[in-house]
Amino acid sequence: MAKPPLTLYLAAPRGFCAGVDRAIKIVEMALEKWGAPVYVRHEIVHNRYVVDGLRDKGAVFVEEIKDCPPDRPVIFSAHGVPKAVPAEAAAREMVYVDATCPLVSKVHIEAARHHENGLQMIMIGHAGHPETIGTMGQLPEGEVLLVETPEDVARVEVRDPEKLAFVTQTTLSLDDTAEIVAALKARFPAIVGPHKEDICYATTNRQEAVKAMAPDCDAMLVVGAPNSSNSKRLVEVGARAGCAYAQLVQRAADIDWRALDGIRTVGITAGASAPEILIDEVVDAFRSRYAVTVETVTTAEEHVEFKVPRVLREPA
Ligand code: 0O3
Ligand code: SF4
Repeated sequence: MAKPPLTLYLAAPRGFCAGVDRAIKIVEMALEKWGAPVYVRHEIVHNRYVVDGLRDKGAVFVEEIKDCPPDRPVIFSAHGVPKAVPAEAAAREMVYVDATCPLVSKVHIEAARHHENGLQMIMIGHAGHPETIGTMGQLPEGEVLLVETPEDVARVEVRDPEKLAFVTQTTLSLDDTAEIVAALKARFPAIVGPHKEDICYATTNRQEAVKAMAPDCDAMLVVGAPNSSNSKRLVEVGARAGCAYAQLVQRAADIDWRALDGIRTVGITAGASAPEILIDEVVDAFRSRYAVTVETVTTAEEHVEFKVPRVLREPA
């Protein structure tokens, strides 16, 4: 029987961002420099395929510094860590490399600067997410107030409404965050913050690509992990932009083919932590069932690259 026709729209940009690329390189270079095992605090990026691949090469993933032996190097994940983490590693005289994305570190510096200027900090982010924990952990316990919704803004109790600043997580929904920032500015007109928010270029570009593509897609698949904040936001953006079926898949095996019955157009994108090999796998799975035409939907060009830390660039 002839395969039914299907158009696959591939979002561009999609997948790896500069911060993820750098963080993975840091683990690979650390393994080359120091040999296995190298410890990594938290999943280096939120992707099982990436983590499993690095584990095969000798990386050991732990959640806390106390779970590392003091005589092996430890790497901090791309999401950033509270100040107490490098302090603990230093106290144990461990070699450590910080793979925090420079765009997350920039937010850490902003928060510290506002605090030094006597402003109370509000963070817009998701409770319990490692990036939120890391950014809030730049300041002493209790110094950063977390808001997740406009309702939280209405409830939050501040020390002095004239002395406030805000920062955000880098992977939030642009539209949801704009609403929360508007609510903060309406309630606290003197609040200081970034021009719009701290959402990074990669998050912005991936959400914009999905918005452009979604109205033309009967279905949309986002390759990414359930614990990947930026990937989950892409599913929401796709659904809100008019795609009737938007779904997160870790790999081709997760595709619910029955749910896709009768569709003619599928949009595919990937979160910032999802490697291109998994997108290829998804496209190949469609090719095995449909007569596929692939069209790339390009809404931005990306040329961002981040250097790895000097300790790894120097010859071993
Ligand atoms: O922060 P998120 O859950 O989206 O993390 P991922 O999936 O590992 O993607 C990389 C983003 C990041 C390290 C923080 O901005
Ligand atoms: Fe950095 Fe943005 Fe990638 Fe996060 S999503 S690692 S902030 S470039």
